[in-house]
Amino acid sequence: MKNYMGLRGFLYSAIALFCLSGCSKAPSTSEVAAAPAVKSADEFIASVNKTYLDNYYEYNAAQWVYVTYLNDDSALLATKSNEKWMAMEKELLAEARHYKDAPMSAATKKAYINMTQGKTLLPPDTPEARAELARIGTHMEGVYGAGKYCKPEGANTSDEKNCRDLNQLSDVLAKSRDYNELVDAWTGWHSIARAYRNDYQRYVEIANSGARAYGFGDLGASWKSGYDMPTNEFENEVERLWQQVEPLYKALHCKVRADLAKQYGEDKVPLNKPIPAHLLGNMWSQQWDGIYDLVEPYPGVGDLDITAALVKQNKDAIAITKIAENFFTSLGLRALPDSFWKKSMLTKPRDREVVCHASAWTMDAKEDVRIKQCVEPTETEFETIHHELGHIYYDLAYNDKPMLFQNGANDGFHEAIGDTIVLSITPGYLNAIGLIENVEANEQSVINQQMKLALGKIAFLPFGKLMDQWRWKVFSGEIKPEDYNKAWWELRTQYQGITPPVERTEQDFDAGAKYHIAANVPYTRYFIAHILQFQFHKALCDAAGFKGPLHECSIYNSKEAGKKLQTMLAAGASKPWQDVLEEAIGTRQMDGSAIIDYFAPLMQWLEKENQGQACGW
Ligand code: X8Z
Ligand code: ZN
Repeated sequence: MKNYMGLRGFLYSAIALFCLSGCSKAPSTSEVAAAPAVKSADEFIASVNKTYLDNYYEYNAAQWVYVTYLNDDSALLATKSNEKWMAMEKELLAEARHYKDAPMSAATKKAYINMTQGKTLLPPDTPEARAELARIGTHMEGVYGAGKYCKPEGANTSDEKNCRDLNQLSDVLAKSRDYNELVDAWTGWHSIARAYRNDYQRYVEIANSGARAYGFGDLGASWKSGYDMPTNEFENEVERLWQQVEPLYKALHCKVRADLAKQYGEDKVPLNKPIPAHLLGNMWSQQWDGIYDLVEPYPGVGDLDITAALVKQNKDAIAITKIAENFFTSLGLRALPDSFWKKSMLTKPRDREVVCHASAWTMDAKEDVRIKQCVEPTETEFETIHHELGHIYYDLAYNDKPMLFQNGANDGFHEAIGDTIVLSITPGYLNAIGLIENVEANEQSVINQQMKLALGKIAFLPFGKLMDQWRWKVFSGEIKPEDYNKAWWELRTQYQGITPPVERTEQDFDAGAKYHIAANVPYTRYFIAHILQFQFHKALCDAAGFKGPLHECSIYNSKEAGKKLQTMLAAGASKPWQDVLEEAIGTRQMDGSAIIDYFAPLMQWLEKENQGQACGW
């Protein structure tokens, strides 16, 4: 800290001297950057790591209190802590300019890259702009978190009988088969985001100004810069991966559309048109397992009804989380610290508003790890708790590393770990832990189980890609504010083959009805994760010595698989992700062939089923 302040003093006097010699304006950043550095690059990076660590807990504490206790006071504290964090980052990033071309070791260089590239947000220059950005960010997340759809319109939100939150509305989307009831729940939730459409537009303007202050054309360019490759190559990679898996999606879409047409009629679901978005069992049509019952290939065969099993066995949030923890410990990974159980928020509190969207936190960059999730005894929540524990085990694996290495090899790795474990939740595993006994196993049960998984994993792919296709264009200005909603639906139709259930206008802000838009969380990470998790699964099954089709493999209890996983996690972001991937699974590329191989039985079945259908839209 002392050194760091010393450099700041030096920097200011250098600027003063510069101006004495006749300039009338402040020096440009490149002029400032020409000033000689007083610390070595190694010393600088060490000081950055320390500054981050010194400020980390206070920042997280304010954010945690806000999202687990939404009110005006916690919003103020969260906003202030965001401002403080951005001011700190501005100082660090200004100092970092001095080291841009400085000689440094490979490790220091990687830390420097992690510090300056791939940032979700960059601090705007002025305190006023930072305050506004922080205020809008806090506001949008809060409105989303506390969002309720009340009938009759304008009804008092404190009168619970008139109002439903996202969980309740999502429940309707998953369970109701009444067309109009579905329209109502869908449009109800989508009306929430209208209130912050203008805020979002302003947020984009200010966030872009921050990105530009650090040489990025816009914030999207900063997001794309975090993948150890030039940004255009990264865009091409995402495109390449999408093209690999697109035929799977199209085949699934075709079959699901035909089944929905049987359910709702061809007037509602025309066979050559996009599917109405509210019929797919999910608020954003991003995962379709909610409508498994409508598309189950062989009704009743080998059904893995995890929801029913959790309910039957009275598993509460803690018990469900323990099942997930047990998977990780079966691999030889450590138990969760006691404080996890004391400080996590695993159920939705009855007496206050919270942001229910699940997240994993490491408060102090050490042992204070927590999950915030409104766990219910359902299959979806069961999978999500594994997803979140994946984040936690990643964080714990690298918590002895300097702050700038405490991250995923890339952000898709972080999102893929828990999901990789979920791929090991096979009938054999469920039997081993006593959750579901004696599931029949035959060709038909395999197709059923693959269908259920595909409704989660394959259906997700286009959504995982398009979220940031939209944002990259919003940030770059290619999508203008007056076209936000139109462009959103063009992408939704192009990639997902879906259409809104009712006419939309530019009063609506349908992108904003998704958490990650309101909370400014990049999304391409999930697309990548859906590719990577199948590559990881394959490699871990190899390590476990499994021979046979991948969909039958569970790495449960395999210490060999656990060792491989732990090694990959412990590397954190200390090396380019390509190196980490190569060490872990022997290739430097993300590759869709693992997911394609995995779903080979289902794909074959779909091709037969779709014969004679005009697929596509
Ligand atoms: O946001 C999440 C996690 C937290 S990182 C619950 N996911 C995405 C989503 O819900 O939209 C996991 C899958 C995709
Ligand atoms: Zn996640």
